[in-house]
Formats: sequence, structure tokens, C-alpha cells
Amino acid sequence: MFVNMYFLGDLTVNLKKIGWSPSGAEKKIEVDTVARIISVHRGFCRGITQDGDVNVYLTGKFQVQPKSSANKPAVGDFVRISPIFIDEQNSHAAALEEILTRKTKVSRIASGREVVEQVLATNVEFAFIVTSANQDFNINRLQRYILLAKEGNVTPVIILSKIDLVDGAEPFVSEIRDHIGDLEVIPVSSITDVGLALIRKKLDQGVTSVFLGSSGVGKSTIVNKLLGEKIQVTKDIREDDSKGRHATTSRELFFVPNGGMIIDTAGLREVQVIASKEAVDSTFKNISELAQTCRFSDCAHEKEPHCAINAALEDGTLSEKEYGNYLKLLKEAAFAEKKTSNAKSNTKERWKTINKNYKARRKFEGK
Ligand SMILES: Nc1nc2c(ncn2[C@@H]2O[C@H](COP(=O)(O)OP(=O)(O)O)[C@@H](O)[C@H]2O)c(=O)[nH]1
Ligand SMILES: [Mg+2]
Ligand SMILES: [Zn+2]
Repeated sequence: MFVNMYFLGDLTVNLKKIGWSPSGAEKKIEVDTVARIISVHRGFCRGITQDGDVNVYLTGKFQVQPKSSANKPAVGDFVRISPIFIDEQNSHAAALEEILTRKTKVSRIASGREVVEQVLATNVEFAFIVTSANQDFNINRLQRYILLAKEGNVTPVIILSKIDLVDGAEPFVSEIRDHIGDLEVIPVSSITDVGLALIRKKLDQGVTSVFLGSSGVGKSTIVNKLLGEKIQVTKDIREDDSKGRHATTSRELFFVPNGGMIIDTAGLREVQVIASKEAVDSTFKNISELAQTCRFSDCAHEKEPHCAINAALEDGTLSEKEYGNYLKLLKEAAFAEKKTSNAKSNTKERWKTINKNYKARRKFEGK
């Protein structure tokens, strides 16, 4: 059964509660045809309307298999649905008519050889990027998640989890500040409840946030805490598959009592980004600050005289590892941008330069 649903019993869901605030042409859409997608399953989705939950079926036109999931409904989507009918499971049901324009989205490049966009969540205000204050802590992985958020116009907030396991959150917070820059960081422990109130404060009614981060960092535990005792999500987001076994569903939207909505996601093994150079630069504080002091404003940090990046690499103030991560991310981002519909006209030139820089650096590193 669908764990998300039972609390809706006596709760009249109105559209504002699910985050629907139409503007422009959207105002003409009949409100009783609007639903929000809360989970995606094979062949159908679960949705919520102002009257309650509904199975949303994907008919023929949505079954053509586009490579990218960008044209398929994703958790968080507002959609237009057909009139309600009763399906074979005796549930309220409707057919999907249209996915309404996404205000924001978080997507990555799906793992695999081809460059395929995978939409993780849409129409969210905040991305809570969870990293635990232990071995999992990894600046480069954080930078990748931040990029996913920024590229989709979502505000990233770092949740430093499990701080009960360390003496203080300070060293982690300052490492984030030093390498990434000024971002909101909320130290949290689900054991002592430190920080949970700060997260809750961001979840006003109508506001949606998505939890991102590796598996095991404590996302679902925080989600459970925010939902309160009455609504317990299983630790692994699960659903019963057709054979009655447990199969994991990787993303699901929940309602916070007296608050907004949160989308829990399963950990991603790979976080391949789609991002612009500007976005990549903005997540590498050291490098973007140094680059501003290069003699030439278009310095490619190769053989130009008075290159601050090269000087910093030489005197060790910038580590080869960090610069390597930066170039790798730039290359990856530009490649993805070129291959997906996000491509902008100047990408080709940018890609050329980046590829050249990357090769030069690899040569430099003797790889
Ligand atoms: N010490 C400590 N352990 C935690 C905390 N939050 C979660 N855990 C544990 O970390 C493990 C993974 O938690 P889970 O919420 O399933 O992680 P998820 O994969 O990110 O959803 C579980 O064993 C939790 O009990 C915390 O704040 N402190
Ligand atoms: Mg989880
Ligand atoms: Zn330079």
C-alpha cells in the first residue's frame, strides 16, 4: 500500500497546500484538473488533487519511450488530468493530460554511457543536501549536488548530519566555507534533534524541498522526524511490487504536518551534472577568486604570464586535486550541456576550450 496516503483521511487538501500558485495562462486551468505527482511507478503515478489522492495513468502519448526522462512526469510535477474515474483497484484514477511547466527542477545525467537527463524532483524551492559529519564528508560530492540545485534554480542548503558523532560541527562548516563559499549550512542530529527546527522553519505551507545525498547519510531519518510520529516512512523508500515483494521506489513526496512538502530520494551512486561554467565556477571559491587576479581576464590558465592559478598550483596554495576536480566537473558539465536540450549556442566554443584545458592538465599531471 501507499505509505504516503493514510494521513490524508480528514485533511482537505487544497491547491495552495500542494504548492499550486498559478500565474499567467495557468490561471485559466480548471482547478479540478490539476494534480501534483507524489511518486512515479511503472506505467502510472500517484498524484494528489484538491480532493485527495488519485492514480494517474500514462496513456499512449506518454508511452513513447523518449530517451530522456525529461518528458515523463517526475515527483513534484503539477499536471493536468482527465476527469476522475474508478480504476480496477477501486481507486480514484485519471489519465495524464499534460505536464505543466516546471518552475524549477533538479536533474542529473543518469548513469550509463549515453548522456541522458534524469529528472529527480521538480517545483522545489530548497534542495537540502545531506552529508554526514564523518567519512562520507566529501567536498567534491557536495559541489556536484550544489550544481544540480543551482542549475535548476533551486536554493541549495547543506545539512551536516549526524553531528552527535563528532565533537563539533565547526571544522566541517569551515571546510565548506573555505572551498565552496557562503552557503547556508545547518548542522543536524536526528538523535539529539539539533537543527531540526531550523529545517522546519523553511517548510512553510506551499513550500517544497527535496532531500539529496548519498545513501546512509540520514535523509529518511530526518524526513521521518519532520513528518512526526503519526506518519512513518520506511527507512528505505519502498513500495510493494506486483508480486507482493518489496521493491524500492527512489523518490516520494510527503506532507509536513502544518507545513510544506518534502521529497525524500534514494542515494545516487553517481552524481553527473548538467551545468554552466558560471555555475561550476561559483562552487569553487578558491579557484574563482584566484582566476579574478590573473593578468588576463580571459586567462585559460595555461601558458599565460601572471596566471594566478598556475602560481597557486606551484606554491601549493591550490591543490592539484582540487584543480583537477574543477576541470573534471567543467568538462563533464560542458559535455552534458552540449548533449542535452539545455545546450546553449556558445557551448561549442566553450567545450573546445575546456577540452583543451583538460588535456593540458592531464598532460601536466602525467596521466
Ligand atoms: N548517529 C546518528 N545516526 C543516524 C542519524 N541519522 C540517521 N542515522 C543512522 O544512519 C543510518 C542511515 O539512515 P537513513 O535515514 O536510512 O539514511 P538515508 O539513506 O540517507 O535515507 C541509519 O542506521 C540511521 O539510524 C544521526 O543523526 N546520528
Ligand atoms: Mg533513505
Ligand atoms: Zn590564469
